Amino acid sequence: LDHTIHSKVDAIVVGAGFGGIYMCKKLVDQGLSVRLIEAASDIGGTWYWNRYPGAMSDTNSHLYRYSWDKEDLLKYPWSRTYLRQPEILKYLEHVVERHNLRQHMQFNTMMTGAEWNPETNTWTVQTSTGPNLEANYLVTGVGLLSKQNFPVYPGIDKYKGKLYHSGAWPKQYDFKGKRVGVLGNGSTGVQIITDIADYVKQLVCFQRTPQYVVPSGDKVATPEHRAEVNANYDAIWKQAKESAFAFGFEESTTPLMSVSKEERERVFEDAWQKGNGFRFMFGTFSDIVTSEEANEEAAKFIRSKIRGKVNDPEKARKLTPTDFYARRPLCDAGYYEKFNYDHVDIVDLKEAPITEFTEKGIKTADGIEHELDAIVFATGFDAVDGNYTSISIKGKNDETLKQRWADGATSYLGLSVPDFPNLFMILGPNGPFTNLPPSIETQVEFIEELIARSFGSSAETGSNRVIETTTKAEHDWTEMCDNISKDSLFRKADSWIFGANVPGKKKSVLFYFGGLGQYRQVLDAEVKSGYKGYHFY
Ligand code: FAD
Ligand code: NA7
Repeated sequence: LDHTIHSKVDAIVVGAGFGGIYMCKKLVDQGLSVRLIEAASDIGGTWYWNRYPGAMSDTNSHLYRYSWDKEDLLKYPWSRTYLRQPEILKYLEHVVERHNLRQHMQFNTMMTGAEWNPETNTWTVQTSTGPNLEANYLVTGVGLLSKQNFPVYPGIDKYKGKLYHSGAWPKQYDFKGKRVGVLGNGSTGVQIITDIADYVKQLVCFQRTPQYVVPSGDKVATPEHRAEVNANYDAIWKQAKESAFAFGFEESTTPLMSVSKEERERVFEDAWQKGNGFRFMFGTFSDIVTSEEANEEAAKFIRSKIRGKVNDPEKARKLTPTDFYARRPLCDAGYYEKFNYDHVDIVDLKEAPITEFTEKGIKTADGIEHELDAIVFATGFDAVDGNYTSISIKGKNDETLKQRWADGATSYLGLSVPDFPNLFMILGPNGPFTNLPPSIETQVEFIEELIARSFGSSAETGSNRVIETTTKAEHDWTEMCDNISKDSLFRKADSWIFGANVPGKKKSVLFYFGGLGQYRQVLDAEVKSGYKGYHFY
């Protein structure tokens, strides 16, 4: 790292998504000088990058926003019960303008490396734009679904058509009348396929693992709905923040087998009609992701729905999952029905793997060359730690986070790593698995208090106090996250939630599955104990 410093601030915040924006505000309000750097050309984070057709949050609109600006919360509009990407982006732009935060932000600036300097107790941050920055505190809001997973295939360079990853979407591309291939059918692939199927000439969906998808229940947000939310907003947030997933429904405490077959059907059908993936998985019965028997009942219910929606038995067979219903729950706006179009086809990659990309498209092992004008990689992300391990972030012992996390990413509370003083991660490894804005807020507010404690004392004493978590705290937290997830079927399904989607990445626990309510209690106890998991020097 070039150690020439060009600019010194109290805190550097990296990333201008939900996390970075709020962190910036909190630290500015505290009186710190803050520089927020962002690789993209503007704010938005996830909602800047993911502009693909059909991009939508699957958290209900009234809970996919900040809870801390009461006045704004009651006024700022939303058009449907789920937000499309343009609406979320506009909302975040509005927040930044409303709180006058843009002046602290520097765009088109990537943090390319960072190093702790024990002599000055500061972080030196190297940027893509040249000059290094120096700060007492480094807060990373770099996102947990942000570093693209872009699998490489033989011949991929030969392909002459358009090639896009969903997470780096071009501002303009007209799919109308085009022959399109979509690789991947996670949340993103499902949204893209559902959207473009209506207007492309031909759509070939390359699927490695079929998914269980339930309806979203998206509808127009009526004035009556808005009035009801407004009248109850305090209670709604309280419930969400005390619940496990913060999706706005009560998680079920009823084991599936404790009720009759008829009752099970009724509960599933009711959740199906209401919509929302998390509600179906966690609002119906308490043991769908812990009991194989309960899981199979939920899976059977969804499978029968798929069979009822897809006319062609061969397509239905390919689209119907047989493994556990144990990945991030998905919801849709008519995904399966799109396969009733003659021009929409499904290729099962386990039956016919991709052998190579050609000039014209994709060749599969059954000898077919699929000719395509555009290929969309909806292949997901190197989730959670991807943005940390792809650059050099060096702590006290000349060790990078990448080296430290070779056996799996760990932290204390999803926030702090021993030997990386004054570094705070928003949504770092082993943070809560929830609707994310309320978890982000919880973490940002905790970080702010922690910094206030140290910064306040440095103003008095003239020295910088250093905050560092302990090895024991990190070890105990990691062990707890591991233990909580031991019985979860999520662990048996390969997905990004346990780091199983990126070749070469070690499978490990990446989330705290105790729920937001409990997580908030843990953070409260941490504050009340005088931060027993940290030491200050
Ligand atoms: P992000 O929004 O990911 O922002 C991180 C920012 O950091 C990015 O702009 C990136 O460019 C920048 N950055 C990263 N590394 C660097 C660097 N080295 N230097 C400079 N800048 C850097 N969550 C939900 O709760 N509900 C949903 O319904 C939901 N839907 C989603 C749908 C999609 C398609 C995706 C991808 C994610 C979804 N998520 C959802 C998760 C979503 O990421 C979070 O809800 C939230 O937006 C995360 O905000 P963040 O600020 O932590 O990170
Ligand atoms: P996901 O959920 O990781 O889905 C990625 C999809 O891409 C999934 O269907 C994968 O199949 C498929 N994939 C990944 N790599 C390959 C290769 N090499 N070949 C074929 N298919 C592949 O990412 P999303 O973007 O959909 O969603 C991520 C989260 O963002 C989501 O949960 C929301 O929170 C927002 P697999 O299932 O691994 O067999």
